[in-house]
Amino acid sequence: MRKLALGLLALIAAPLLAHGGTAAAPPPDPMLNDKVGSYEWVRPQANFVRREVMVPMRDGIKLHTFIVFRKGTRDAPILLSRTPYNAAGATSRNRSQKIEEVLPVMDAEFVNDGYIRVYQDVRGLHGSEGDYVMTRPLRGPLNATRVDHSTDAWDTIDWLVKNVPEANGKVGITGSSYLGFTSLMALINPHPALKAAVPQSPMVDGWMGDDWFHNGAFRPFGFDYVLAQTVDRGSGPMPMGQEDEYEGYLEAGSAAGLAQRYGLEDLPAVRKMIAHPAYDDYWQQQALDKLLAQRRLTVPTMLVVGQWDQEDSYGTPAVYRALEPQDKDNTLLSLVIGPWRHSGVNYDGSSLGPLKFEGDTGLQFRTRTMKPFLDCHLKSNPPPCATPPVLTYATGVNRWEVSQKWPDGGEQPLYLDAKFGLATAKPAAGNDSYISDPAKPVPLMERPVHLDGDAWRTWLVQDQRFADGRPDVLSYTGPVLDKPLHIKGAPRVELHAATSGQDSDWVVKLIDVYPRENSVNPQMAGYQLALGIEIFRGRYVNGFAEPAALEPGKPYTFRWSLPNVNHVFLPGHRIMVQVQSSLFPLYDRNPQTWVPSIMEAPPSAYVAARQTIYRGGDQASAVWLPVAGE
Ligand code: PG9
Repeated sequence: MRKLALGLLALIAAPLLAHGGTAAAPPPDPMLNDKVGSYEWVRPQANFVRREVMVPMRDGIKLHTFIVFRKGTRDAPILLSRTPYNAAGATSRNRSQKIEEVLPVMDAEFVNDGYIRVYQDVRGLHGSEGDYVMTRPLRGPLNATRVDHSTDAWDTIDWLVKNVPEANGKVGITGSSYLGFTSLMALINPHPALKAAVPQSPMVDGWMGDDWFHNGAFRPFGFDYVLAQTVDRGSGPMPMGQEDEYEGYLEAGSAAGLAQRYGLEDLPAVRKMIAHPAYDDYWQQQALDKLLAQRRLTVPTMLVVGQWDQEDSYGTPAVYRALEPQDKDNTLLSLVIGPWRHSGVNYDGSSLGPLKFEGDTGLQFRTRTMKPFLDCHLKSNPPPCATPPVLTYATGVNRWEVSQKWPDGGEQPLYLDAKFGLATAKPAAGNDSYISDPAKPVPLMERPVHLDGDAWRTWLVQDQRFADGRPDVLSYTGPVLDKPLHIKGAPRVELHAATSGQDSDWVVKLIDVYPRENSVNPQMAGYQLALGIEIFRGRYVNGFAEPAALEPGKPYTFRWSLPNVNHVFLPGHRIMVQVQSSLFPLYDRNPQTWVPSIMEAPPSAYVAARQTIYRGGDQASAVWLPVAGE
């Protein structure tokens, strides 16, 4: 049997079709329009109910929402996700009779234990009405309307608790990335029925270190995302036309050049990015960590991120830092860092690229930590709460660890030393140099470069030997370790450097070098595993809102952090630090001459520069490691 969703004319005939016709029904008009609006498989033996509703918001706009639960569910908590990625698709993964096959993998344990799962299209996308503004700013200086994601979440929760008879009146919110962002937005003036939140890899500050920029360096392939998300017809990836995206981006020049080359310059979201290259009010007023810090946290919140999150590594720890001072007795806020790629928490977490972990770490987190957390805050007869304040997975030794605070280590320096060594004691003064040529930027991964699929998902754990030995990459390597070195936190870079140009990017990688001999796992013999790769755009050395030209030849101190990690460097391994001045085409190239906006740099601005890295003495470049137990 089929179920047809029809246009107006056909709707009149729907009851007849739905019942397969009756003896009394007249035969259809031979000229009845045979075209129907949509078709949905009817699943007569389905073990679930899937309701499709339009939920009214305070401004009259209705949001397209799916409510899915096992048949027989009652007195049940609701787990809500608000998504730009199509709620209909999220709730019909397979044409199956089983709820766990219809919903995303991460939902199985919840719905099989009586949760009601709700997915909603954010306003303006897919089936929802209204206009779409990407990561719509909160009401305030940038948004003069009556609505934002905090009000839409509030209105949705209000409607759900009043209109879903199977529900127990308690709602949790979760989701990764954009859905993590909408989860955090729900915490601003939260509805009283919102009792718990699990934002995963939320987009928090698009300039400082999440999707669009990192420390001021722009990620041009964000335009691809804009194209896919904001264009109704004719969208698709940017037609780079090359096997190796490195070439396509290089030929396009600046970010504005790229937009022009592919006819994207009129897309509003592209225009907004090009208009705001520095950390001005536009970005600062959207920074969710700062917005949340201005309010009191009242909803129990578990923040989650992957150690190798290639898209939103900044947001989770930033929100944790911003809110943790409010949670003196560790009752409201917790932090989880797992051995995952971006959003990997919701999939099979047994491996990442060549790395293998102890079992499915995604499933372990969801069943042993996330679900008990939600159960204790959302169930009608809740079990006691036993949420760890901080839970992280120690890579290298493959085990989960509970901490009372984060970072869970004291800082120890690892200095760049002579002869490309690393030292724990401050070395004598010296320097090394290399030529950074924007015509031949250092690729982020081994070429050919692909910024999608598995290559994108795992590039952070790709063997860094492809870069080691390049003349424009300096690799400093420490001695073979004779005992384990355990770090728990965000390694901090302090780089003393000068450029012969007027501006420069600096990229530092912290790397675990595996022993050359590895007969058990030959794939890992000599492997260079990056634990953190992060960029800093030199023009922001005096402040992110105040770009300024660098004085050629003058040494500056550049400070920034690598992503948060829990990792054990094992005996027999060595630590390596790589320094370079580009990471292409993930980040747009720094022209290395002064231009007001790098996004609009003309081709003539790009020149090679000599980069000098200082070490020892008063200019002791170092990576400060958060050593556990310190
Ligand atoms: N990282 C993606 C994103 C979030 C927010 C804005 C733009 C992109 C995501 O995975 O949803």
